[in-house]
Amino acid sequence: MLRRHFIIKSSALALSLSTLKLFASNSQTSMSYTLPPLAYPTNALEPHIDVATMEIHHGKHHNAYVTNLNAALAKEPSFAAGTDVNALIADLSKVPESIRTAVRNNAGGHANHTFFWNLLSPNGGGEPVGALADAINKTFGGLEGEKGLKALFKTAATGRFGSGWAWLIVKADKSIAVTSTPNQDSPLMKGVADVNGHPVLALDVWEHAYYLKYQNRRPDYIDAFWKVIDWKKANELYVQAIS
Ligand code: MN3
Repeated sequence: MLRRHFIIKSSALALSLSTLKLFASNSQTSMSYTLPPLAYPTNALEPHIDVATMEIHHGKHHNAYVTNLNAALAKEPSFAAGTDVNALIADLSKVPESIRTAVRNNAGGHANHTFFWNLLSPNGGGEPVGALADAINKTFGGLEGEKGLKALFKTAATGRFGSGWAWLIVKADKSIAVTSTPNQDSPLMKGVADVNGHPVLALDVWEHAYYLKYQNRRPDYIDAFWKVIDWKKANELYVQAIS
């Protein structure tokens, strides 16, 4: 009898432990997203991207995407958003319809800006490196020239009417391509972006990204972008995407 009593007691204990674990995993999935700090000071990209733009762009705009994303997710507490924002935006069909547009815009904004800050460096610029350099040469004949990467990228970035992003991506067949998306859409978004792929380069062409310094001169801002690209980082992303 004693033994049986013990078994019942321990299974009750096991049950309460698994309830606790379930509770713990629930609170994990509803964990809030946070604004990641920049890897460099806000004045580090001067004169190409000015300190005032960086402070407002990262501290206010990016922060607002994070805040609005968390507010949207809080409306659907049973939805497990996970902690990887790239995984979240890759399949928006899993997101409850009531918050899908808010998640598309704000998780997109969070993912795109996080990617963008990490791609830029005060020691950036120069020429592409590694396997990415080879792919750019093979696909576009290099950075320069009429059909070079810079020209195609400029067409994508200036041709995007209103707000959006220009991208260099690795497609499913491992080839690279230049594309653009409206608003905060990402090439990672299946069934949303015109062309899906893994980002290697990204340029924010919302006016908030350049207006303080460049006003209406989006092409000048695009030229400045090439001076702050961390090509080593871009090559790492490329190698990861083709592996
Ligand atoms: Mn922006």
